[in-house]
Amino acid sequence: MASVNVENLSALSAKHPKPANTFTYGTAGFRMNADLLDSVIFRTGILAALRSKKLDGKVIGCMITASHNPAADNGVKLVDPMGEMLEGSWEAHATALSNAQSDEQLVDYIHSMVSSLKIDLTKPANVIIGRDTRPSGVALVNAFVDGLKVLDAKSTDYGILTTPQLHYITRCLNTAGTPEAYGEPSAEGYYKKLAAAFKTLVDGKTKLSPLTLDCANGVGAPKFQEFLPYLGDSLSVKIVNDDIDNPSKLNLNSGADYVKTGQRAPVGLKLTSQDRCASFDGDADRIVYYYQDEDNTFKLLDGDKIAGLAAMFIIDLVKAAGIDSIKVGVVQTAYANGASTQYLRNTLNVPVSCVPTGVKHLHHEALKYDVGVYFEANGHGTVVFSPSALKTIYSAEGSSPAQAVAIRSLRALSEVINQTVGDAFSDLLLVETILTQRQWSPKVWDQAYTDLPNRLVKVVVQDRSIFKTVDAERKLVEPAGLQDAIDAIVLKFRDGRSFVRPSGTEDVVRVYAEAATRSETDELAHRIGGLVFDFNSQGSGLRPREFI
Ligand code: NG1
Ligand code: ZN
Repeated sequence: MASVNVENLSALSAKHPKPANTFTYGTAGFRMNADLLDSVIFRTGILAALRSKKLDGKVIGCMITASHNPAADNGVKLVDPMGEMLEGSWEAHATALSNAQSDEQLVDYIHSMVSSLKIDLTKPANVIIGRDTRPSGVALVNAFVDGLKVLDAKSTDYGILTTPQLHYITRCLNTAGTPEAYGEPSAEGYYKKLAAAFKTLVDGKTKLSPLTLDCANGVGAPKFQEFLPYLGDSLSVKIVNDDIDNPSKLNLNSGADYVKTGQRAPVGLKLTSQDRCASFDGDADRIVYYYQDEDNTFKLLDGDKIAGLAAMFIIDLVKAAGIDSIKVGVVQTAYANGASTQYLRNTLNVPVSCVPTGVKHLHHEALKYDVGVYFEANGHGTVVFSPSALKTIYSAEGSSPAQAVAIRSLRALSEVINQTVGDAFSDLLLVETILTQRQWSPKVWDQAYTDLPNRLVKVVVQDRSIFKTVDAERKLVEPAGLQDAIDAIVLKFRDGRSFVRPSGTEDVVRVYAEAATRSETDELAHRIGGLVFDFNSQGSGLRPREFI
């Protein structure tokens, strides 16, 4: 079982001293101001090497990104061999390693993992690395590689990638040469696979008007540009907000989060009636669509609308293919608009599950269905096909030309959709496929149901860890009494719904509210936000800092 070379560890660790802060591996890995991350990322490198050794040298992915968060932030998350998020039980190890107070504690913790998890340190370790366009990424990759050196892990740096590309490549490398081979392990392989499937799906259909695509001045811009030649004339896209040379512009007044949270168009995009527009976030794993109505109202087509569209389309396709033994299900979080859940349950008649925030929870739940559609309202999601559904789809022959066409579409759909993680490129192609096949404008898509007005606000508190939730985060159990106070207010609002949970990626508490009208929603959000704000100041004896 060998042990860690302590001298080597100390020499490397001396380059990455730990600041006084306490760190937590949260919803999306570690994420914070980039200046604080050096030691955290070094130690995450050690963890990645341990994870790979534990899994017999399988390739582990590392993505350095802070997604939709400000340009000054950065972060790191690890990807397991099939392209999924790091196994939940290892998050606590990541947290523990990042908080070790000395090299001695670090070595002790590594040895405790080695013995409790039966890790053979003599096994090889392989790790691949990708990063977004943040300038801080370069130094952080170096810190991570130093962490890998502690345990002699082999690393390959793929440079700038979207987060989903890194997930894709990780899966390709681990499945190469097996019956589950996922594709060529490169950005080019990814483009070829998606473009070929998309071309099959829109073959013979009238092309839609060009899509305007806001890339949040992030990695999506150069990468989608790189992708366009593979798509040829199957799709017209006009890219805006592609300035990655001015790092401070990343996610600034643009991108999926800005559009979804503010329910407005990004800066740098001129919206005119009936134009079809979409926004990526800073690492291109989220996408939202939008358009402007005839009366100049901004209309958002968010992750819930995408889930509804995808579920509707897949249900129809499965029927048309004559294989309706395949059951479709949808997974949402508490942030899903109430009207979307009603539409899925009552109009599409699909089962809907609600899970806590964070794609790992959604992904896990979606795997329980033959075809699991999962989306967070913010536009992060995908569709997963179970191995048995894929087998059925690939073995079906169809007894009529119409069935054969539907089967061909289902196969291509499973190829165009990124099965590893929510992927803005692949989701864009999914939506464009459906709109093209149906010849729908965004307005027709939008008619499926009308969103209840909703509002998301943040309350900055001294200590968000005092907020504890249950029931897929829809109810607070701590601080005691707060949920009763929330319930009493919600009761007074028509179609009122509101819940409060601590963010896993920002130092805030989030308040979600929806109600029958815009003004009632705003008042509900404001009253619950105010309640949390006041409760925090009285209940914990701490002064709240801000209510935004
Ligand atoms: P937190 O900060 O835990 O609310 C946010 C998003 C999540 C997820 C993660 C990871 C909302 C309300 N929350 O999590 O859905 O996408 O970031 O990026 O949008
Ligand atoms: Zn993201």
